[in-house]
Amino acid sequence: MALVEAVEVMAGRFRGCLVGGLMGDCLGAPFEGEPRASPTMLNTYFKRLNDPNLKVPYKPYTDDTAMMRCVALSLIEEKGYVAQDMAKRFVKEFFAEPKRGYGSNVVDVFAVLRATKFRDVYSPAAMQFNGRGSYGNGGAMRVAPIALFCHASTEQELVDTAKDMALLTHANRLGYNGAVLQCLAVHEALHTPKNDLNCVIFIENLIKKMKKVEQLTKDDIIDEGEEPFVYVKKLEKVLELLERKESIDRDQVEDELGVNISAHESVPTAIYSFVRASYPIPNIEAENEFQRTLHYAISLGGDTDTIASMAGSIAGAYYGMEKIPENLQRHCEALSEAVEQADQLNSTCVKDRTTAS
Ligand code: AR6
Ligand code: MG
Repeated sequence: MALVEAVEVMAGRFRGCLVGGLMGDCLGAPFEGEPRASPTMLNTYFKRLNDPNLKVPYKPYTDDTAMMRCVALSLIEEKGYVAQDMAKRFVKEFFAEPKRGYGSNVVDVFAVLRATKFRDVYSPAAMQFNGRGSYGNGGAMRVAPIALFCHASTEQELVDTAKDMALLTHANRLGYNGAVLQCLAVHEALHTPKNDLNCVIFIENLIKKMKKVEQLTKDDIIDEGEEPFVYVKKLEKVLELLERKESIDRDQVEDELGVNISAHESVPTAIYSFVRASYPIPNIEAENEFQRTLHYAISLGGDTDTIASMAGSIAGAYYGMEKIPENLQRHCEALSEAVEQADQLNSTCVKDRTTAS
């Protein structure tokens, strides 16, 4: 592929990633914590939103996007990961708009960060849950901009940056490793050639990487007998579900992967939604694979906004902005800011590449 074409494709993937994350959040939020919506009901929902004549107020974003925007802006303005700047942005954002649906414990981290004047930005999160830290999916839901920013970095840099960023609020290894896995999934999608997605290879690559990530180190706190390779095991389940094809119903996905607010019960589910929706799903009327991904993720129920947002970031990074239906995009709050941040992240990376060569 010619260089100019390759640069354009990557720009479309950067946009697709941030816009995809925003759309999963905005379109999935009305269903969060509600009884699971049926595929038929969601067919009507998406058909209505796709009607170019429909004029309704935009769907607001939630804490997922509020925090993702902070991550993107901090990386853009600091030209790298600067823990204090990022922590300050999270806190400023939360106190400016506290009613975006934040997790009930993470708000205490923000209060302590502010009260202690950001002296040690990692310590308030480390004190959560009697020193065990949060395993909520809040680190994972906001990590996508790191995959973009580090898109040409080494795997180790990507993993370390995702982990450090998550540690600002999520000190439990399930919490930060969930963020690392989501970051690796977006990165893998970004680098998978168009029309060349092999679901099994995609998951096997993530398993290989997570085997290294979940290797215990002296800093890891786990109980005796506790499974150290939680994400590797979940990804192996994803492979099993893929093998069982059409016979999988939503209850089985919920039982085997989970659909709740914990990182380990939602990140693998988002990844599964992406790979599963790359080919048709019974009862889902969506020719467009990106739309199918959001539809399927939402249809699983539970933490719909976050699972759809994480699946949307991965799908957007793979399919690119060109594949995302415009009629759906326009229903989301702050769409233009997501596009702008994607472009700024891309130009920071392009500059980095130019400087490096
Ligand atoms: N022990 C017991 N419960 C826990 C633990 C733990 N170690 N860690 C987390 N929880 P939080 P988040 C439970 O507050 O991850 C929004 O809806 C506990 O019930 O750290 O940023 C978004 O859309 C705790 O309140 O926040 C996301 O879906 C909850 O997990 C989600 O919230 C969330 O952890 C992000 O939340
Ligand atoms: Mg959520």
